[in-house]
Amino acid sequence: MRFPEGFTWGTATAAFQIEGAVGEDGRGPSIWDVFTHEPGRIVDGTTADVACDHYHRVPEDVGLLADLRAQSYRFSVAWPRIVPTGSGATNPAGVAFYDRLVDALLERGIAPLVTLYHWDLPQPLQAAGGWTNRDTASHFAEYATIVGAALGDRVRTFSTFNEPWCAAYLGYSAGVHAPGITGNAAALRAVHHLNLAHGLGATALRSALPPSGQVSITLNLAHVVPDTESPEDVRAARHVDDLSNRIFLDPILRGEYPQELLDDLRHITDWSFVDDGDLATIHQPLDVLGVNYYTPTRIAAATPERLAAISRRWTNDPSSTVGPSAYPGTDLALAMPQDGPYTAMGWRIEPATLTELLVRVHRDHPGVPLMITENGAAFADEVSPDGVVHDADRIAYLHGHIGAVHAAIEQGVDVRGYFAWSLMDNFEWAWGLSRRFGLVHVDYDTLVRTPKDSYGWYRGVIADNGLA
Ligand code: IFM
Repeated sequence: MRFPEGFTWGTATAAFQIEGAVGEDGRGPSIWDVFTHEPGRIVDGTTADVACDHYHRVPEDVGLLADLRAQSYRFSVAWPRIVPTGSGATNPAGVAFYDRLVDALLERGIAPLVTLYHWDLPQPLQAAGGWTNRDTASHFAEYATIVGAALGDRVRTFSTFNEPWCAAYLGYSAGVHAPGITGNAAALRAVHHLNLAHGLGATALRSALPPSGQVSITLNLAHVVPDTESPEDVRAARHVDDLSNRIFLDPILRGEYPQELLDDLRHITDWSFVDDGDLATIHQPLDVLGVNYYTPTRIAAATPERLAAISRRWTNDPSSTVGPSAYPGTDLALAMPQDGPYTAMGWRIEPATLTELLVRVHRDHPGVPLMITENGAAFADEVSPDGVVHDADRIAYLHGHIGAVHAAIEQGVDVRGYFAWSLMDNFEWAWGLSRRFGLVHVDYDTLVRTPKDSYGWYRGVIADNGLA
């Protein structure tokens, strides 16, 4: 199963999940620093104050990428390191850290792919309303200009956002991510301001980058299936598809919101935060669309009986497989339990759904090149007495999903690359340090890195440009 020549193989991480050093060299606090220190927010009570201590271990971690023969490395820049208060003065020490990282990658022949926002909003901006405040979008564009100007001479591809779905819905509706707000209206407002920030940020990047610079965004697109073929469930699935996928894809790639979504949710919001001209601002040319994919989504209509049966809020807890849960951002749909096999996140493993998703995105938006910017799985890894992590389940997961990408390419979808999530175990947001997604095991007591079996296996995939 060979991939097209020039196909890019890489791994991905995010600043807050690996860097640690949260108080060093002038970095300001982010919403995740605050959230992780609030009692009860993080499942295992851990924080990311140290995480993988990547901030102090760049040479070692770039060495791991080089030994993997990774062709590209997708990482995010921490806004609070660059502009500690969110707007205003630039912190030269923060810029210098990413300068060093980019140079270290380039020295080893690894192309950096830089994400500007992977959820770590500077806390002072949250104090002013965070993503519910339109001004945050303008501040993001200022930050994009700074990073584009600083790194654009060496970094070809920039992505404005990682998974705005999570930032908006998990942060402002479900409340299980920072800033921990619960309210569907706030989440929809946040979605629009994230979209607006993407448009303003993409425009700022275009001005700051040389003509060869590429602009992207990464979305965690959902493959939504109705729980039954009843008209109610089919309609609810369509609604969640609008709320998860088209609320981002349509304004970014077509310059409009789906009318049916605007109509469906008028009882929650009047959409008055969408100003004249916003959609034109959001609709900027994209060089590549990043797609993150892990698991399918099963949706049922939120009938009064089913709603009454729900006693807990939406959560990504594996125990959610025992019953339906409210779907973040709407009161019209429920996320339904799915059969296994599951990863340690309780997420159903069904690689063929990735092929279906990619074919659908390509059909709806022909001409937009796609890149798998994240795919991977958490399992309960253990270091064996022989000092190795035998993670056959992760290899099987990656094998299945890489095969699914290949199947999409065979059906004519223009997929340019694949980034495994993640290079190393890291701070898994509300799950803290309790879920391991890495190709490399991290001992959080000693910070020793141990490549897992999947690391060696993935090195073979990269060397062969495909699956044996
Ligand atoms: O760890 C996260 C990452 O930050 C964003 N995408 C999903 C991953 C696994 O949950």
